[in-house]
Amino acid sequence: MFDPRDPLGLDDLLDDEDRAIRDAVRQWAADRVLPYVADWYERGELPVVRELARELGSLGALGMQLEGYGCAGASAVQYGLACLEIEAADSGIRSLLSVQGSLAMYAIHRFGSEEQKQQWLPAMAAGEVIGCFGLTEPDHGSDPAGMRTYAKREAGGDWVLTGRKMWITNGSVAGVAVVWARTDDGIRGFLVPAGTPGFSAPEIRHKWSLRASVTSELVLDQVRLPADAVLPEATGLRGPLGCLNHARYGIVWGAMGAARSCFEAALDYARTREQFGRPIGGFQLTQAKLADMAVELHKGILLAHHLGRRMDAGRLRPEQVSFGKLNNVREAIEICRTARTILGANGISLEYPVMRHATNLESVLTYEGTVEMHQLVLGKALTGLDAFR
Ligand code: TGC
Ligand code: FAD
Repeated sequence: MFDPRDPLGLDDLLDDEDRAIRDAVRQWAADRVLPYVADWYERGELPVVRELARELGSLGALGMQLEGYGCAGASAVQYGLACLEIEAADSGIRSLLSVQGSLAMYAIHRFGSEEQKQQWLPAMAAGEVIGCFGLTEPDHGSDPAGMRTYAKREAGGDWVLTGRKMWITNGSVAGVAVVWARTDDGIRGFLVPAGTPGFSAPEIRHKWSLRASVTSELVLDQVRLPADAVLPEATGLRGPLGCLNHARYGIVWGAMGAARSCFEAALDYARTREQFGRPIGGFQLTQAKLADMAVELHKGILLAHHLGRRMDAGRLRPEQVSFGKLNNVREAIEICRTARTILGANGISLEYPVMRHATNLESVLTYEGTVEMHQLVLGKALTGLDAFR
């Protein structure tokens, strides 16, 4: 039987454990996100962020790929499936998951001391402590090498951090911020607990994208931290960029979730909405749109699987992550925009998920490296020539 929702039979690529994880996350999103998310989006807030974090912790979805410290030790494909199912509900909730697991927890797991891991990871895996990841600054987004936030080493060993980070997901609700700062020995990562004197995280308002997500500024005004607040194993930009590979990989999958939701909304609508006495799905122009959307959606999922298998085999290169993020987010946003046209005026209503996903994907297109950054990463890999500067 041809399945319009799985035309390539990609379900065959999964084993029973993969399917069980996918179905559990899909059910959680159906129960705990979908009935409420349009309201959160309209209000521009995520009032239950702490409850959602704890529930995602109970599902084993936080730091899902990490081993030990209360983490699930799942495969890359399983983590990807979770990202897809959650982003099919809303990119903002997937952002909560990505930043917690692939950025904040991954940074501590990969670069932290044993004491730092014991202190933070079990509570973060359970969703009791939320983390954020501060790399971007007001004047340094695509070019984090130019960051101004500075950590000065005092004679007694303490660090004093001064600077600002901008557009930081989870910032105002985080119990711990991973903050990247310039030092006399290069870029280092610091763990800044909420409530540290001189540290604040005001929320950024008036966003027209990712409205069901907490986004914040981090203000560091002479923040004094003990010597052991630094992540000992990360020096240089390769520290934060290494974390980004993991979060970008999750987005390769996640974006296909938003696209799937829009495709399915458009397919259902096209079968039932009648104009000129016929369902609009019966017009060739609508069918061409649906066929092209299905092709890009399932090619994107296939690409995500391929990259996931490479990651599980320890063979995924950063350039391949860029390939996936560039393609899948760009195609997802096209699918959502096309779905919007099929729904006509209803396409702009929050009664349907389409416009919400399309506007969310405007952020996803920009964060974790813009389209242009990933084109330049691939351009450099293809030509051997660096065109960033
Ligand atoms: P470049 O000279 O190329 O590299 C500096 C050092 O880093 C190493 N490196 C990497 N290591 C691991 N993974 C990668 N992907 C890496 N890319 C580079 C490189 O080998 C080198 O190491 P070493 O030992 O030789 O020093 O650096 P560059 O200054 O030319 O910049 C390269 C560029 C532009 C690709 C990079 O800066 C970049 O990716 N810019 C985009 C910034 C970005 O993506 N920011 C994201 C912020 S976090 C976020 O958006 C979270 S949103 C999450 C959510 O809500 O879901
Ligand atoms: P800029 O770097 O100023 O870029 C502006 C434009 O110029 C882009 O089109 C870019 O591609 C282009 N451009 C720049 N340089 C070049 C070049 N060399 N060649 C060609 N074109 C170029 N950051 C974090 O650290 N942590 C977070 O948790 C986080 N969450 C976010 C959540 C949201 C909702 C958003 C919107 C952003 C978030 N970000 C976060 C920030 C995000 O990573 C940055 O916005 C992104 O890296 C781009 O930086 P910028 O906005 O400063 O744009």
